[in-house]
Amino acid sequence: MKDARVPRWFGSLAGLASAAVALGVAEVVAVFAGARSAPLVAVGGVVVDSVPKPVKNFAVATFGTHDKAALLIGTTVLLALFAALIGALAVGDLRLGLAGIGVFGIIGIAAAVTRPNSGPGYVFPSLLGAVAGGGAMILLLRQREISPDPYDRRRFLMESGGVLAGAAVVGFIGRQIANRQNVSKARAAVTLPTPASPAPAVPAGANVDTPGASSFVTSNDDFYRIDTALSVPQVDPATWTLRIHGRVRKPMTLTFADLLARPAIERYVTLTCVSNEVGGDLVGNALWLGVPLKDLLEEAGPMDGADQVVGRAVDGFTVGSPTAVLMDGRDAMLAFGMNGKPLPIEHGFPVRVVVPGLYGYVSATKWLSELELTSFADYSAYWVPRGWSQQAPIKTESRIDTPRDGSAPRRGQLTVAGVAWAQHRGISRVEVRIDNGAWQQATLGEVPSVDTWRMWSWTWDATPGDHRIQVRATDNAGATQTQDSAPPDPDGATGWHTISVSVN
Ligand SMILES: Nc1nc2c(c(=O)[nH]1)N[C@H]1C(S)=C(S)[C@@H](COP(=O)(O)O)O[C@H]1N2
Ligand SMILES: [Mo]
Repeated sequence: MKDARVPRWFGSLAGLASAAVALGVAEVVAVFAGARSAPLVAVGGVVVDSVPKPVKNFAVATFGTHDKAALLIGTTVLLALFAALIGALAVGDLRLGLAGIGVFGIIGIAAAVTRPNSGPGYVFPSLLGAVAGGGAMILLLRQREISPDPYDRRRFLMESGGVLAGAAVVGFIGRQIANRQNVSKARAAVTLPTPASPAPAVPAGANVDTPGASSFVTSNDDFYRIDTALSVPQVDPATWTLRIHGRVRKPMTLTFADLLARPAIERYVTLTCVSNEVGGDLVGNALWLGVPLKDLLEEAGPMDGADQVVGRAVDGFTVGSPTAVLMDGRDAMLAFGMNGKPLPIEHGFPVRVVVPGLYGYVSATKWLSELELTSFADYSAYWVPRGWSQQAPIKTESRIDTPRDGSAPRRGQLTVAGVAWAQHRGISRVEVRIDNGAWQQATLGEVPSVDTWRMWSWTWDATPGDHRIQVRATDNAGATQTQDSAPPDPDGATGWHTISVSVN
């Protein structure tokens, strides 16, 4: 006996399998077309570039440096739901299913070809993926008007299972090839030059020796990562160039070898993200090796009125820094070394910008490809039209690292410790208070320069009960960190880090 209808779940399963085929094929094609042309990465990139400010702030606040993984997982789950729905519709009319896949293909293509710096090959991953997904759907559902009998069901399950497994294998192979395209070998082959101007030694008293305290130097593995790149750009140093152009008297193009041949400096500089909340961990201190930006800019010769230097990354991301700041004598540099190693790929390999005293989004271009001299009036970099300030010097902030908020330390002598930063001004004083009591001066760690954070500690004779601990810092100009609490948006959070503990 033949039934007129296939159960909907047949269709949903076929929809899922077809979507897997589409994505698997698209992954493989993207290996050749460019990682940013893959549909998930391209559509995700459009989402990252267009999310309203509150949503972006929420994502960074909730997922921190995992915001991108959260986006990709979320997108995949949504896509799976739609694929199941499309498959269920396809049971009634196969054309509906194919139209659904077509719509997703068009969305993928539109996203890919409109990405900054996209190539002509960017149409292919979504196009060929959709064709393959449509083919899989036809294969699975064409002859299924009728099939309640158990034999047919088993065959259908085996078929769709086979298609799913096939898609997984294809996707896996694509990933393997993509991984081989990764520039980690080229990175390992880089020999860093000896700096003409070595870093000052880290003073003996830079660290506070207490469990739970941050260390003065943040390791490359522990360094926070913030960027809009869903797929980490793989830039081959052999073909990398930096173009310095725009409103300059002498435009220049440098290769990686040119850059390494110039006199280098090595400096400890603390980087801070403008999205860092009071008490947050989007801040880190590393030893950067690179070439002073001032020398290069002087050679290029900015024209009158070129008050902004726009750093552009290979993925189209841009930052804008004041020309005057880059040339005022501070250690602004094009960095290729981080803590004695070639720049890690996630931190901008082969070359990024580091500027003491400016938040990352207005200074620290990773995967740098261009520096363009222009004016603030003529051009707004990536985050500015998205509501963030055009100029953003780092605000004085301090953080309590130990004890932890909400912890229950033992009564008696307790070390309260943390970090404070006011890059390029320097920290002169840190004070702690308990339960609105008098401010107590903390002991400060030594620092090699005004461009790094400063460790601090204070010994508290902790008494049983619930207590509130607060910290505030003062910079070398004598300005004390404001108590007024402000969110990160639009130019950096302010307020005193406040934690609660129950001493027992
Ligand atoms: N190409 C590129 N560079 C970028 C960004 C980005 O999104 N893309 N983000 C900036 C921001 S907001 C910060 S805070 C720093 C973070 O650098 P890190 O990831 O090495 O800590 O990189 C900056 N450089
Ligand atoms: Mo940032």
